[in-house]
Amino acid sequence: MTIEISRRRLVGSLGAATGGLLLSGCDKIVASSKSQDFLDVGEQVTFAVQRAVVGRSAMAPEFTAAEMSPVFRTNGNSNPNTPEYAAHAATSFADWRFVVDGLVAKPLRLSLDQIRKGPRRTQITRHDCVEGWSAIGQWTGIPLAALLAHAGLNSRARYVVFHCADRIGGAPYYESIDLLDAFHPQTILAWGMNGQPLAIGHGAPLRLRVERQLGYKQAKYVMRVQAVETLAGLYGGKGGYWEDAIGYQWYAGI
Ligand SMILES: Nc1nc2c(c(=O)[nH]1)N[C@H]1C(S)=C(S)[C@@H](COP(=O)(O)O)O[C@H]1N2
Ligand SMILES: [Mo]
Repeated sequence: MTIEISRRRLVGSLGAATGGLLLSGCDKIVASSKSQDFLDVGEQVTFAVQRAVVGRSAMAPEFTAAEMSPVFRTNGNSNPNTPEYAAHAATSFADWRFVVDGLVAKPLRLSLDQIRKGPRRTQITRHDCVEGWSAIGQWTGIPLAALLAHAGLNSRARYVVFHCADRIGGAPYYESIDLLDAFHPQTILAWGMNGQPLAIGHGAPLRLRVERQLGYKQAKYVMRVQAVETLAGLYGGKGGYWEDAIGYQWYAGI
């Protein structure tokens, strides 16, 4: 079943998304801190919260407009170069539909217009590429948490996979993150950059910004978001194009 989404419903689902994060985070903390016998339960939670939740969920630094890089280079693929993508780009993605599926109660098919009219977050952050360059840019997009809450994430879901329109050497580009990053407030699917519609070179119509991680996790040309229980069996099984291809770390924290 697919449903169309309204702004009101998306806005309403933001609160639910935050509640879900707190609950699932707490479940994990208690479960994962059992081995720390030297701490009582309260201390275990405090310790684990500081290490696992505060550490991982801390905000990435944000910058002022004056600090934005005059040039933000493109890297990796700067155009998927497929007939389907070219046709959508030629019509400003008017007939393109973004898919949210996998372990969700209600799979979604959304137009770019619906996504742009949903909740939005704008952030100025630094992008760090593993190849040794950085740039500060402004991103505007829909919080991934809002989309996942609206689709009704199944409790079996552990990861979110981003399927892209482009390939490298024949293999599809894809990436994945866990639920802590998926519900992080700075994790957005961006449709705007530096006050303009997202350019093709930077991943139009929609690209991931997961600001606590390196450049290769920032999937461009995201066509589909899939909630899964395990990354095994997906493409090369390591959770991302570069992870499969040359062993880059799946968790590329910065
Ligand atoms: N779909 C897709 N996403 C991608 C890539 C790519 O080739 N294809 N390259 C990655 C790398 S290594 C970096 S540094 C950034 C570059 O983003 P930019 O082109 O907006 O600078 O996109 C990342 N996301
Ligand atoms: Mo990169």
